[in-house]
Amino acid sequence: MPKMKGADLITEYLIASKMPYVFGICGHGNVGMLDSLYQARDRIKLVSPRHEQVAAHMADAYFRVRHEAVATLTSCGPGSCNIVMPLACAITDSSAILAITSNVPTSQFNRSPFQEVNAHYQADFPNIIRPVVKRSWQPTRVDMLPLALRQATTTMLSGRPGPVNVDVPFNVYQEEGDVEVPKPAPKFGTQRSGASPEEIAACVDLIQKASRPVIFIGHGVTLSEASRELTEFARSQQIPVISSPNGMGCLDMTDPLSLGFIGRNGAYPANEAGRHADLVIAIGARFDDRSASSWMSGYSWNFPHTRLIHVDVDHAEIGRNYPPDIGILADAKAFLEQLLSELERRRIDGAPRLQPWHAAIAGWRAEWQDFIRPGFETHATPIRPERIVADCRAVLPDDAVISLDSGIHHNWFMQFWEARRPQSMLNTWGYSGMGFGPSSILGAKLAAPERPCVAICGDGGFTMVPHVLCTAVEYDIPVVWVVWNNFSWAAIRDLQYAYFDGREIGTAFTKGPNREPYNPDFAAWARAAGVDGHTVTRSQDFAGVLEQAVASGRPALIDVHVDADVRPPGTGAWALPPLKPFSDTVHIYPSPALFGVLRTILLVPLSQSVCCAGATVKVGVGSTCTVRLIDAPLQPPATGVIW
Ligand SMILES: Cc1ncc(C[n+]2csc(CCOP(=O)(O)OP(=O)(O)O)c2C)c(N)n1
Ligand SMILES: [Mg+2]
Repeated sequence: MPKMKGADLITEYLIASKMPYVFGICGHGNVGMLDSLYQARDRIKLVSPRHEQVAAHMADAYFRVRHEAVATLTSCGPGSCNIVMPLACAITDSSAILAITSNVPTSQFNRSPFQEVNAHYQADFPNIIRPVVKRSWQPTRVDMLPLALRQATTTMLSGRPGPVNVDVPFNVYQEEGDVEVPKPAPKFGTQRSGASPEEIAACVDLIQKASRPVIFIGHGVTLSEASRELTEFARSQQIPVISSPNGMGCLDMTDPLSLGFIGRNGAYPANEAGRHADLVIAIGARFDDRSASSWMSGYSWNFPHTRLIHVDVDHAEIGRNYPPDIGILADAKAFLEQLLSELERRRIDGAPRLQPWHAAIAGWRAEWQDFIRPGFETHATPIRPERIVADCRAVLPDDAVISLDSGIHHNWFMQFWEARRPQSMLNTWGYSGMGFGPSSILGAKLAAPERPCVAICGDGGFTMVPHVLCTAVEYDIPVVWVVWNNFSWAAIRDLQYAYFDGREIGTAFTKGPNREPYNPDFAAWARAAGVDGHTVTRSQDFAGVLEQAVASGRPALIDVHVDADVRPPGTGAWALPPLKPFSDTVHIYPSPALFGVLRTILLVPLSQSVCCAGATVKVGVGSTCTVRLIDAPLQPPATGVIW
């Protein structure tokens, strides 16, 4: 066997695994690895953003868009600590990253050399990173690398995908060993587990009996690339589909069967269908608090009154929150293929039986459309949030990739974005790490150079990673950032308003004794970095500027001044126990029946508007409101007072 340096073995393995990029940042701990990447620079490209967080978000997005993993490379100590948060984002959203971290030389273990963490164990970075990866390896000799690399990549890509870590001591990059490049891991998605024939038969029995079924899909359907099978199942049986953000686009969301997102910021027809359903077929979805109205029965779902079929590749998700009537440990595509052939064999056609169900859904949909339409049609300065969603939808082609950050802007997109294709909407759903949106879009563009890539991010979130501008210029990555500028950490400011009697601290961006709104001039900041910069304050201008930015083929930033006082309507609930909204005593006139509705509103403190016939409803002591009964849309609006 030829002798090989550890770093060269890693490089050759990445190349053999068809990884075109390494996203990483230098440090003394990884100079050996960098030199190997230099030697191989025409076969694998090192992209070095200005912060390790960005490197990991880029790798995360690369996987989400292509379903092919790449590696990150960080140095020992602080450089590797900087990827903990983005790895948490990746593991909670089932995204694969091979995180190669570096450590101190093995001969110095436990001597407290520069950047060793060893209070409990030598070279203890694996203990820092362990909770946010599927597994961590620390090969301490070159001859341990082949097994570690093969096991790490196989673990990363099998079952439910996720990030893994290989922590490499300094000397292991430099030393030589008698080693061979191991076989790459099986390609993602080539090994699939299915259901048993009995399980499929039991599912079809339930589907056949259901009169109000819905399908609930999550990232599992996207990851298993089961869009075609899902669409065929939904259409052939005429079963409506509710989607979590990372499942969006698996069924074209302009399809009449698509109900959108569910939960506090879901679409009204989705929540109504979810809680009135008699059967829910959940596929690769996990009923987290935000898509289940914090598990309060009757808001988004109605288990155990509703029957539940729950299909997932991860046993830990099946029954985590709702014990299913049928729990199936299977890949989404394999399950759907099996289900389709059994439905075909039994010649089952749901369409005629489900007509009353579709009529009810059409009613909820019409009511929702009437309620939301004015916001979409209004031109204003500052701009109404709906306009931005609507203009992005109008301007961007169906294959565009959008990435969202954490914040109120994301709530608007969850509620109103219509993804047309899978792998086109990137959300930091499980961990909601700020910086994901503006950073991940760079990785998305490298994964899909031919598709327009647009990040929609808050002014706060963008300010966390403004150096993404430099990376776009250095590596010529023509993405567009839409900075949703509301001069605040608005998502959190609204929580303060709702729960703490309108008091605000630490959530508005201000300057001076009079607390005037403050933000940097984002467009000038972009131009200073060599990126095209635009400022938009009138809704009439946004679509044109976006169109031009996308067409320019250059990186661009659009600073959009958005109305911070228009909140996304709450159609479900989200609870933060033990907090209660400051006004929890409700007296309603004239109809006590309204109590149920106002309870819904009060449990949705972020929302200060509801499905109402009049103007915005302020939830606060002594405010009056005109409320339309959510549960009984045919009743006339009534007026209520909150005490
Ligand atoms: C790294 C990180 N820090 C803090 C938070 C908590 N957090 C969630 S949303 C939010 C405010 C977001 O503000 P901005 O980016 O301006 O978006 P907006 O809500 O105004 O649309 C904060 C601080 C987080 N999710 N991630
Ligand atoms: Mg903001």
